[in-house]
Amino acid sequence: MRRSEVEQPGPGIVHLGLGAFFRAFGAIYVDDAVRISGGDWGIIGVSLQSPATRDRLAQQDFVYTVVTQGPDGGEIFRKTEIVQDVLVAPESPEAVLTWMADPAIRIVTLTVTEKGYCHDPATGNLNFGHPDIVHDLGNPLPKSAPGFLVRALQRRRDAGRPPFTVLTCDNLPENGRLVRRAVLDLAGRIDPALAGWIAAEGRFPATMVDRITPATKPEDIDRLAQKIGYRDEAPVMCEPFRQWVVEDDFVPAYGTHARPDLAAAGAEMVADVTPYENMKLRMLNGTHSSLAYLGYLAGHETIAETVADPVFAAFVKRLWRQEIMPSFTPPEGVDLEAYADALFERYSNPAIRHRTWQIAMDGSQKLPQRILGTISDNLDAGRACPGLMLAVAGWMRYVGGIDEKGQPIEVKDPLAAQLRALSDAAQTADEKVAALLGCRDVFSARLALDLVGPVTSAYETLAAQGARKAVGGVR
Ligand code: CS2
Repeated sequence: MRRSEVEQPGPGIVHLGLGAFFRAFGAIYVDDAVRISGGDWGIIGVSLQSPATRDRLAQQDFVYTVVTQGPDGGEIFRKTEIVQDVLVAPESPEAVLTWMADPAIRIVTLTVTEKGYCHDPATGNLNFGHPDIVHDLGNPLPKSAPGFLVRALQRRRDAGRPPFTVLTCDNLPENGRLVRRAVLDLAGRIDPALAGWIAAEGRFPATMVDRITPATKPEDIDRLAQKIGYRDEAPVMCEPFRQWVVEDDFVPAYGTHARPDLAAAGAEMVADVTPYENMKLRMLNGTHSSLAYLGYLAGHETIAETVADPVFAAFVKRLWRQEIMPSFTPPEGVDLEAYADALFERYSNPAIRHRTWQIAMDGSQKLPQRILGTISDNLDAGRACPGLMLAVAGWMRYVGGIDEKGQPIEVKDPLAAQLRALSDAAQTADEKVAALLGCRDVFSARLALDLVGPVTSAYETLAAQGARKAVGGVR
């Protein structure tokens, strides 16, 4: 694949963490906005870890195909050229900073996953003990996402340039405020005056992002090559649905050039994203994680397979209606029943092979905002939530590292070793649950106290009956 001869927009965005999700989501909105309303919004991608994406994309001029997979098996192929270059941060941190400080760049978008913010999930504060943050404090060429943001903003301030808008696209509550906090915490230690400048001039709009985008598998690449007649080494597969809700608060110094015309591309520009974010994290990501742990334990490979199992279909519908929907106030005008029905349809799309194992990743970073907040709110209101308690117990069984057939589970989580050790050192169900509830990175002391009874009995049921039966028994 080669770049076309068509005139390209100049670069305007640096994106940190160029995975499949952003390429199928933010990049497509930006591409649409440029097609409709113009503007120099080409994207310079940055991989913070591995060169794999750059290597695949570089051999095809950074052009790639987005494959939208409908439930009836229909596919739409869209070639996109909006990504213009990809840098690999560990290879060339200087080149990354140079781009981020370039006057053409007005927005830095991020999909660095929950753990990429190097914060303490329980408090939201930057974790100054994180090895990358320790490194970044003493080194002008950073490793972490907050480090790159701070050092690039420092260069811009020193050059007398306005800051860029920091636009986070990760599934975290109040994600704009969270990244702002991480940046200000770090900048404050490096140069308090810099922190003051960023606090005054910088903008960190919150966003709610939504498009199911499973990791591309080798067989997808082969199948696509046969179907479209050319080989794309880096396609992305996604569902038709997409929704982007963006707080309309970009660096004012750029006037009408502060952002692409995202509204023209279908994004909802709003004053307050929080109600949308809560809804999405609890309704979608909360059930995704619940289905991932319990579905995996029951032997289901994908979300579509899991919800095709009637026991799990009834379980997820019950979770929405009995436990999740009563726990929060939806955004104005949103019909939650219809939202839940649409989610079920999306999960059921058999073309989307979204592995339970993939969603189960990094649970220690995901549980608090996806499930634990919902549980706390229910308990405060005096409502029992046996389904979510079972989901927490499912996570505990999962991080214990052995499945129901006695086979090892490949647990991917920054705390995997610690969680496994806690689980292994305990013998009985109640000891294991107590040990894992003691992990303060995930559970507050207060919540741990409230969870100990219900999660222990859920864990015992899981251990005695297996996940499928336990799920079927939730009433
Ligand atoms: C999923 C999300 O992997 C996960 O943890 O829950 O990536 C989910 O597919 C997206 O948030 C959907 O918008």
